[in-house]
Amino acid sequence: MARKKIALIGSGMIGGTLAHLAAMRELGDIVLFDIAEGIPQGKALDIAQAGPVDDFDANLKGSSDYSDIEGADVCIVTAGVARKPGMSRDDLLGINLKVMKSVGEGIKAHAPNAFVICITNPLDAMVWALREFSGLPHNMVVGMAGVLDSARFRHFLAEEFQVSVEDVTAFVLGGHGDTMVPVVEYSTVAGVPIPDLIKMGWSTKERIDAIVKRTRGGGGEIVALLKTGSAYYAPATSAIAMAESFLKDKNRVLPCAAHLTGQYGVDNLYVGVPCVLGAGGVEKVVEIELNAEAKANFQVSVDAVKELLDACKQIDGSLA
Ligand code: A3D
Repeated sequence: MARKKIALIGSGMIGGTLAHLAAMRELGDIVLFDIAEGIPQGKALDIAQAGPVDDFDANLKGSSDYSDIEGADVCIVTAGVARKPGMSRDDLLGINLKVMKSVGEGIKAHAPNAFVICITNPLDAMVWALREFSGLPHNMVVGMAGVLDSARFRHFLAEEFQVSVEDVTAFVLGGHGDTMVPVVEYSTVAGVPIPDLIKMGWSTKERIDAIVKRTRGGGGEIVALLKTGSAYYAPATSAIAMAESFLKDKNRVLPCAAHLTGQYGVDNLYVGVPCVLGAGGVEKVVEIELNAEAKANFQVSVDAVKELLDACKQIDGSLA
């Protein structure tokens, strides 16, 4: 059986980490793509030279030519720029929208059967635009945010409860950003929901509220520490979990920015919801019952995503 092919569009901090993780896990052969001449080639060579030490077989190639992603099974998109001081959200939106147009066209021409995972920010708008520009089926284009956001929530909860992260499950829904919705009622330690753990005296509502707040600002906390960029280890690990579920048809239930067609009362938007990811891409959107507070928070999140899409449509008339 031929090896799978994984194309990483964008070879910056997350792109390089994705390549290393995918190679170590032998998920397939890897193409690192970037417009920055030398970066994808240099990273491909560097990671390939770790192979003999760590005993992994993966061919790695760096490229600035879209024909090299030909026939890719998975494309993970991190191409774009991050917000710099003095840059408005709309400036960023305008720049990354143009990047999504070129990436979408590249994927459409060379990897139309791929499962595409978008990571570029602002996530919920960029994954929508990437799908529009690529023309791929909606179930084959998703955004990565929920796996990362819920991993952050799980990490903080495991610290709070002094238990293994393995036994903490958590769901974070909604858009990626300040309006994300960590759902406390569906977050558990070995199946015991957090409200029950509070009743058992393991924590207090106030402490859980503080964890929810810290999770919402989880990306910003790391930006403030790093100063020169944003998180990349956990974002890359999260996208690899999604790619692996597709490549191995694992049918994992993972929160992803998925295209909604009426679920949760939302139509034709990408928003973070639990999904079954398998060989067919997004095989199912899981519609969980939300309480009134989570519902209201989810709506705030949906409205924020809608606002971003309106801005995209104003910048690029072809999306209207
Ligand atoms: P960075 O290290 O700057 O890498 C981005 C790469 O994209 C650079 O190497 C650029 O040369 C390249 N690039 C720019 N334009 C193009 C183009 N047109 N075609 C191909 N490549 C291009 O950033 P990063 O890897 O740290 O982050 C990448 C993106 O992920 C950013 O938009 C971040 O904001 C975003 N991000 C999202 C999350 C989520 O949870 C959604 C988390 C962390 C970062």
